[in-house]
Order: sequence, then structure tokens, then C-alpha cells
Amino acid sequence: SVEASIPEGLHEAWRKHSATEFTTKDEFAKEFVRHIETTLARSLYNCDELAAYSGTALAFRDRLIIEWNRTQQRQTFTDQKRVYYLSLEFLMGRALDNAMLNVGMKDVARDGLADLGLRIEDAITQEHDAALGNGGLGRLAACFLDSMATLNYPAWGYGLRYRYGIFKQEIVNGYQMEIPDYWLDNNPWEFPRHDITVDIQFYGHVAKYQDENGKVCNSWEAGETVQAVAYDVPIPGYGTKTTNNLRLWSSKASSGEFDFQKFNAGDYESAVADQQIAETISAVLYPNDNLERGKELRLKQQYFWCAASLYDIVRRFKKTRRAWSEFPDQVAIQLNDTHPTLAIIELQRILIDLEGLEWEEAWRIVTGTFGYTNHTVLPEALEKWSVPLMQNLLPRHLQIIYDVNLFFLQSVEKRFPKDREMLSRVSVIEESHPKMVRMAHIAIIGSHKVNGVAELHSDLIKTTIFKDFVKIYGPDRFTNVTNGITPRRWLHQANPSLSALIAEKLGGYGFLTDLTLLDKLEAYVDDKIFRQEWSDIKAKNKLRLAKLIKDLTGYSVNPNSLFDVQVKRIHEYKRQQLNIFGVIHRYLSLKAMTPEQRKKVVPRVSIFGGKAAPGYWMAKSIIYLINSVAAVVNKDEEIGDLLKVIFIEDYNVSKAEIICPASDLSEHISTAGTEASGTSNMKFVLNGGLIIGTCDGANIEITREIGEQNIFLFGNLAEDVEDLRHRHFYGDFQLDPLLKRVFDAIKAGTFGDPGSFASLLSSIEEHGDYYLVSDDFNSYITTHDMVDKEFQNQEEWLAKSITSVARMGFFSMDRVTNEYADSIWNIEPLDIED
Ligand code: F58
Repeated sequence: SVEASIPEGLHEAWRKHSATEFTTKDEFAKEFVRHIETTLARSLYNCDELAAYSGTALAFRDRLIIEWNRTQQRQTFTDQKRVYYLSLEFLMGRALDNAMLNVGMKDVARDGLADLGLRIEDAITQEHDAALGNGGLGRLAACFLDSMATLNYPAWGYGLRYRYGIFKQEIVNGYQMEIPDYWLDNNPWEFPRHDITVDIQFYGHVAKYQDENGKVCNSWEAGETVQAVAYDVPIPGYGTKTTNNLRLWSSKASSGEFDFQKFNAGDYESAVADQQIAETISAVLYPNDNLERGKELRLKQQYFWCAASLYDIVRRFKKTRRAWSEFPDQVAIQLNDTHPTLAIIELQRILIDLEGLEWEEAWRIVTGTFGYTNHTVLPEALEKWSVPLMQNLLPRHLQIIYDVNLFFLQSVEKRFPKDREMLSRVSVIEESHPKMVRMAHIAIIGSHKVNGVAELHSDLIKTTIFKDFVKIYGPDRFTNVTNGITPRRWLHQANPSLSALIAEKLGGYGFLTDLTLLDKLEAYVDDKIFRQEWSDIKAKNKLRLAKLIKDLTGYSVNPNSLFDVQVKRIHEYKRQQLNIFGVIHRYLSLKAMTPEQRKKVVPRVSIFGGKAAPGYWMAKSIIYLINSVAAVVNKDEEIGDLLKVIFIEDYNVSKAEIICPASDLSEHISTAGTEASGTSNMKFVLNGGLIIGTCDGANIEITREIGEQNIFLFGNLAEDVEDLRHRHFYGDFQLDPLLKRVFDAIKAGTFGDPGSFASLLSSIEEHGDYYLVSDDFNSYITTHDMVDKEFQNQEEWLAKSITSVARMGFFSMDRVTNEYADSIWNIEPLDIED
């Protein structure tokens, strides 16, 4: 603020003493030792690996904060349009390695640490993952932050500072157990901003009053106030000075008079209890993926975070003293799924109740500001909140929701007179018992653009769940932006050897900021030495994974086997059950072979990883089946190295960085039409693995880019799914014969008590096989047979691997970010360089 700024005449003195950035290994080492000795109060006599991590992180944090300050000053000074990315999840993973690489100082740090007798890898691996997300949606948000900073967009992320991230998974006797993930100890990457707080209100009632002009106004007299405190996380771009901000809100009891009254009245215990209740709002990340449970605390989280973020955004805008009509020229807000939909209603409330704007003008501003990204067509994942719950928690917001709906339905009625069915389908309120608020409808009505995350998905939302809205608004409100991944983390950081080899051929690391340059690699497909280096790198990465597997499970796997990987959240629609049934089929086939026949078999390691939502029994029994199969197969001496089954526990971002570069084949086998995009498919191909997949999500576009000869596609198409389900429903269902053999083995107790798997089998045999496991089984097995055959021709396989990587340029997150910037946000980059 102006009051706190230093007089002009003293600026020179400040500049003279302003912090400098280390550039040499000695300067780094000096900073490192200073932090060890002072910040951490340690010395060379007790500098363990954790201290080495902390010292390195603190040295880099200082650097980031200098750039962060400059970036923020520059963005404020030039005052151009900013984008705010609202996401309830940011699945960041580790920060240190990424910061070192983005700043371009990893070698300096490695050398500096080596001079002090320390290994940089030991420091890096001490860091706890920041796991504030469930899966793809949260990781996409993290990739956005990396790209927005790298491309110099003035951008902020807004999220919640959960005390507990996604739970840690332990496998005990084959079952998943959940352990709380308390990740905040020793986290050097966040800056508490105790001076940046917002009081957030809940409950209470709405009072009407007349203003000085006699206009009837609404005032929300809330019943509970909770304080939001800002924690800032610097986000460095790669090869740029831009360091953006991720602001995470933490909840605590409001310091208002309310609490003091209790303290003063001697009610100390209850005042402390209130404190704890307030803190529960940001306590825990909900661990469901693609399922909405309608818990009040979740709605409280959503409003708490939306209201705090909007207050912050509006405060920043008001400092510029512009007219409200300019708000959408200065501010773009992107909603990562419907979780932040209340931000739409909150902005409307601020404009009409607090700033006195007329409804229409306010609504024009709101719709000009927001964009909404949809990530799923699964009906059970579409958010709905009960009207009574909303009425109680956010009475004024519910009124505004009703008004939004009224004006919307009036306009629909005018264009489609007498179509009552249509009105009830598009209404924001579902007329059920209790009535429900459909968040996706508010998100569509309150945004100027709605996008899906891959072409098939964006087509599907237009023809199925949001079809009526296309009629109402026309097709232009709906658009597609196919997802991508950041090549910095998912190639350069995860696979430094491959990145270095590519850089050597392409004459530098330019491909990390222009991934389309990879196409130049195709010229080397036939280059003998290059091919050898390529395959050596894959072999080395497989060894690294084999070591991880040994450490985690005790099993030794033969690194010459085909590594077949499926890592992602465990969900029926992603069909890990199809994969494990395929593994059982393979096992049974191997058992039936003669020793002579077995000699021709390509050895395989089937690797699984992923968490099941704690209350999702079917997903948990899939994990149990995988582990039960592993227990039998892995100790079968007759089979030996020909087949091993591995479940990697607690799959997370830092494990993904080891797993992705080490796959020969990875599985992306969702029922067609269910996986909106998928992003790990991109990570695996970018690291030289081939994939087996269905015609779903981004698999289709990967095929378009790399060529269908370079991917193993199988299974029914999305357009046939509805019909098949319909036929199953009417009893037209026959278990595939190969699958029947698998089921018979399970029922015979080959993998332990068949009772444990009964519901999994009956969901297919008896309850309609909703995910078409049986329908796709034969085609899945045949395609795996092709994989085996093609893997035996290593020369061909290598050519496919190289060609595919060369054609992956399209899937850079930078392309994605530029598309959002041009077609949704209308913002320009801002170079921070002096
Ligand atoms: C995922 N959604 C999609 N949701 O399933 C995936 O296809 C897509 O690639 C990815 O988004 C990015 O667009 C997803 O991860 C969640 O985890 C939600 C968490 C909160 C509750 C509802 C599901």
C-alpha cells in the first residue's frame, strides 16, 4: 500500500542492499552453508540428507522469491489483464528438482554440494510430495502453473492449503489401507501471509432494507465467520524470470469480537473448540475421484476458497480505480471443473449487494469473466447440492441462484415456447426430493466459454449431457482444448538422459519450450548409434524402476522383460479389472504350455499402481485381486521370469517420474466414451513407451499424431457403447469364453478365497457388465498377442518408439495454455526481463 512504501529519495539505498542471486557453485555453497548454520541451526557435524535437502531448498527459495517479487511488481505496474486459475486441487509433487531445472542451476547446485561431500540426488529424494490432488484434474492444474509461468502469462493459481493431502496408501495383506498425509512439516516452499486475511461468512439469514434512494436491497446477516489466511507458493517458469504465485487459503477462527466475548465470559474451552472447528475447513482433501458425495464440509470448503479468492481478486482490481465495466478486460477466471462454481454467484453478489450495480450489468461482467472446463461425462461425478443444505449454509447465494435460474428460464421459454421438458432439463434446480442445485448448469450459464479436454470428450458433452445448452446458446459457447503435459517435468526432469540425447541431436534444449521441434528426431530413426543410445536409456530407466520395485515389494524382476504398466486411480471405468483378468489369462495359458512352447514366450512384468477412494469397495477389491494374483504367480517356480505381477504402493507424482520413463507398454483401456482425456498416456509416449488403448479420450488424438501403426488399439467404439449396455440390460449377454476360463479359475480358489472376488465377478456376469469388460476381452487378448509378437522384433519396436516421441509435439501444455489464452482468456504474455 502507499502508506507502507519507502520515500523516493531512499530507493537508491534500497537498491544498493537488495539481495543478489548466486550464479557459481561457490556462491551457491556459501548460501547453502549459511542456511545450514543459521536458518536450520545445524553444522557440518550434523548435516544429514534431510538437512542437505532443506539447505538446498532454502537457497533456491531465496532465488525464487527475488524473482517472484520482481514479477509481482512488474505485473502490478503494467496492469494488464491477468488470469486466475481456480482449482480445488494442485497435484504438484516435489518442488526442488523442478526449481533447480527451471532456474537452470541444477549443475551449479550439484557441483556445490559435491564440494561439500553431498550428493544432490540424496537431497532431492528427501522432499515430501505436495499431493494436494486426486489424479488427472489436479495434475493438469499443476502443469498449467508451469506453462503459464514459462510462457510469461500474468497468472495466479488459487487453491486450498490442505493440512492433509491425498492419503498415503499402504498395502497390508493385499488390502489398501489409508494413512493420513501430513505434509506440512519442513515445507520451505510456502510463505505465510499473516497480513493477508479475509473474513468468510456462513449461515445466518438475509435482511431486506431500503437504501437512500428507496431501492430495496439485500443484506446477508451471517451467523458464523471464519478467517482465510493466505499462503503463497512461488511458481518459477522454465528459462524465464517470470515467477508466478499460487495462493493457497488456510482456515482459522476469526479474530472478531465474537470469540473474544467467549474468552471474556470465561468460556475458554468452547472458544478453543470453535478454533478447531474453523480449522477443519481446510483440513483435508476429499479423496474421491469421479464421485460426488454431497458432504456439507465440502461445500463449506468450496465457498470458503471461492469467497477468499474473489475478495482478493476484486481488491486488486479496485486498486486500479477502473470502472466495473472494465472488470472482464482485466480479469479472467478459469473454473477447473464445477468445484469453484460458487465464485460465479459470489461475484454477482458482490456486484449487486455490495457495489450496488444493476442485475443485468453485473451479470454481463460475470459472464465476461468466467470460463468453465468440464472433465467428465460420468453422471455420478456431476456435482449437485441439496437446496436445504445450500439454504442453511449460504442463504443469500441460494436466492441469487434462484434469480439466475429465473432469468435464464424466462429467456429459454421465449426461444422455445411450450417446451416444458426442455425447461425442466436445463433448469438449475432439479425437481427431486430434496431439490438439488446442478452446479454444471450454473457454470455453463455463468461463463462465456465451456470447454472439454479432448476432442471426443468435447463432442460428447455437446451431444449428451449439455446438448440442450448447445441449442440455447449455439455451438460457439462450447469449445475443445485437448489436454497436454509439461515437458519440463515429464521429460527433462523425469528422464534427464533422454532429454540430453534429444538435445544433442537437436542442437540444444529448445524443444523444452517448443515441443514441436521434436519432429526433427525422425531424421535419426535409422541412425545406428542413435538407436543404440535410445535403447540403452530405456534399459537404464528400467533398471531404475526394477530397483524401486525391489525396494518396495521385495520382488526381483528381470529388466529384460516387457514392462507393461497401468498406473492411475483405480476405477471400474478405467478397467484395471480387464488388465488383471488378462494377466490371469496369460498365467493360465503359460501353465498349459509345454517347456518347449514356453521358450518362445516374451517374459512380462505387469505393473500396477494407483489409489482407490476409501469408500469405493469395488475398486478396493480390484486391488486385492491384483495382489492375490501377484502372490500366486510370483512364487510359481514353473513360471519364473515369464510372468511377474507387481503392485506399486502409494503411486504419486514422484513415483510416476520413475515409472513413466521405464515402460515398454502402458495401458489406457477405459470403456470407450468414459475417460475424458487421460494425460498419463501422453507422459508414457513422450518417454518412448508404446501404448495399448481403447478409442477413448486423448488416445484418439495420440493415434492421429503418431500414426496408427505405432499404437495398439482395441475394443468397442464409444458410439456402440449405449447399444451394448441396452442389450445387456435386456438379458442379451454372454460371458466371453476366454473370460469364462479366467472366472472359473478365480472361482476354483486359484487366487484365494473366491468370496473376496464375488461382487467383482457378478458385476460382470450378473449385473449387466456396465463397463463392457466381457465385450472387449477377446479383442484385448488378441491385441496383447500382437504386442508380444512385435516386441520380439526389437528393431521395429525401437523405430516405433522414436517415431512416436518425434510426433508428440502437439501434447505440450504450452500449446494448451496458448489456446486457453487466445480463445478463452484473451490475455497477452508479459516479459519480466529488464
Ligand atoms: C480427470 N478427472 C479425467 N477428476 O478423468 C481425465 O480423463 C482427464 O484427463 C483429467 O481429469 C484432466 O482433464 C479427474 O481427475 C477428479 O479427480 C475429480 C476430483 C474431485 C471429485 C470429482 C473428480
